[in-house]
Amino acid sequence: MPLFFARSGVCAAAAAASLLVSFVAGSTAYAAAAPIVLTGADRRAAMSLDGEWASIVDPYFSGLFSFHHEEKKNGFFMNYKAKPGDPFPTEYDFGKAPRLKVPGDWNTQRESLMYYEGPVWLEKDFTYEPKQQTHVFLHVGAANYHSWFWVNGQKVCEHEGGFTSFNCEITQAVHAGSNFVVAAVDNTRDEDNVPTMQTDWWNYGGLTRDVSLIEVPEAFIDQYDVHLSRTEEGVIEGWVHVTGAGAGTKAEVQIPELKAGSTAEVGADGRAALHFNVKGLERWSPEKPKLYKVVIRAGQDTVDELIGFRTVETRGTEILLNGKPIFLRGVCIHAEAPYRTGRAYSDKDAETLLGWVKELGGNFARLAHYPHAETMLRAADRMGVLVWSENPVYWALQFENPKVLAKAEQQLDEEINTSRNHAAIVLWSMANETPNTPVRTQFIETLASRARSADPTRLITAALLVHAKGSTKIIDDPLGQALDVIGFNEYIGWYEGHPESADTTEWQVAYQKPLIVSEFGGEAKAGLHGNETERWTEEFQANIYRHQLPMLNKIAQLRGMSAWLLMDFRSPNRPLTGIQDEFNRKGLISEQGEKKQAFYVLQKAYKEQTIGNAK
Ligand code: GCB
Repeated sequence: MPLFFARSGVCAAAAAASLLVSFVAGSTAYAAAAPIVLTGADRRAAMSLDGEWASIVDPYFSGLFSFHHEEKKNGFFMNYKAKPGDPFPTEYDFGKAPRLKVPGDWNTQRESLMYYEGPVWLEKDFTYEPKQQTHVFLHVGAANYHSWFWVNGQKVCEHEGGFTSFNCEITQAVHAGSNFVVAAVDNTRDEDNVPTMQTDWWNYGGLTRDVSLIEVPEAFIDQYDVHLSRTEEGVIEGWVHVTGAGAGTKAEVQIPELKAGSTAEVGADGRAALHFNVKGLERWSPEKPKLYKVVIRAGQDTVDELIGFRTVETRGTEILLNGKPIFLRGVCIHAEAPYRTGRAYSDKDAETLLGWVKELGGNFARLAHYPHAETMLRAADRMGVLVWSENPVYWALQFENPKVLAKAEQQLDEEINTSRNHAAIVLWSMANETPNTPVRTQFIETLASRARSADPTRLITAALLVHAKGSTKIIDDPLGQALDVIGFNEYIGWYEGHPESADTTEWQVAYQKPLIVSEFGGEAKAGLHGNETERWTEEFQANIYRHQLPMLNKIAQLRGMSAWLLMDFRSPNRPLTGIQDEFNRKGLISEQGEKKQAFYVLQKAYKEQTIGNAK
């Protein structure tokens, strides 16, 4: 089922809202709208549905499918309560079912679910008072991977993609008093999913980010983009998109602290374009992450945003932040929760992870390998950490399959449309380590031009593979042509050669563009010591870093680096007993917060700025 059709990625919500998809479920056929994207959903008053949800593990999906695999009319989504004298058995009861916490992956909440891949039903009761002239949406921060939602037995939406937020209109399904919502979430890996069968991270399932109800007036602001112009000094520009408003409706953006703002009329496409002068603006930067309160209004609807204003662009092989060359001193981060493990979602998770980036002397984080939670992006805005945000086009997808392209496009649209006002995000990454084939190149070029037209204010990148001729490493993947900044991954000293091999490695780059080494490193178990030739020890890992840094420093057009990676993370690919125990140990810090020696090697280079050609 196509979820989003808008080509430009700008008005996805409008297109999606008008798209009605018919389902047969419950006792009558009805229509459920595809979910929409709301920019700044977390800035709206919301009724939280976080907390305990009843759960039923359903590996054969028998709550949805009959014995002949037909979609049931009276599946678990009806939340039926058995009555005495019923002429049929009811073989489920959410009232008696064990609970799972939302937000939260199910894997780390129940031992029997650690390796589970399949559907799980989740149910929660809530009370609600419908209001006149109000739309109410079920906001889902993330559901990995495929999810279906019903309110009071009525199907309200279906969504694919485990790392982006979406909103299901439930206005027609809720009533006064007691209501229930049922979700079926299925984390089965599939050939034609994005990502697909092989990844190097745990396939955490569930409602992994916050869930809430959001009310908006009849005509409401679904998306907006407010940013500093790259071309006109002292000008803020952007647009506000309003759904349900007639052409001519006024949309307004105000920045009270700057006593600046503008009002514009919404056109037939639902958009009002903005362009106004500001005086005395303090630009956002990692050193001074100044955020302004920005009030966005249209008709009865208001969103209070917090936005930082900065520009990012390239000039030759430089990356310019606010017009000045910058070197990105960074590290990669998975959305793995520090200390408790499992999927990260909270402010505290984000502050711990980004606090470590700051402690490292960093100004940059590559948020691998999928869009991270809004909490993380807000923290990056607040704390002053530049961000690389990534679409989960990871390793070898079915690039020849148009269905897969549609899924990648949908996730990219959702990522951009939810996150486009974060000053922290400077790079949209299209992909990671994809095989160099013409069909792959075409696939990712399509994504790159889609991202560029949806958001011309940021830089497009991807993490490429490199190849070698003798001791020369070559970066010439044809995909580089479609990118503003070339990312490349290399593991000299870990997957190939010895740490010292870096000393004699030369680099040949086919593009006169800024380069970021988007991964390098090796594994060590925190607390395991030995000499620097002993793999898995902290000394070995530190030695890799000691040889990597001078090699990287010799690459004239290197403009940034993100070591792989900040913190150890769970991966089923890493079974080595006593060392890995199903954690990828390339972290500079263990999942329990223990810093390894390599942390201090990189910290020294970052703090003393002995790495990087642009200061
Ligand atoms: C890579 C991947 C990353 C892996 C890492 C590793 O190249 O991009 O997802 O986790 O290597 O540790 O092997």
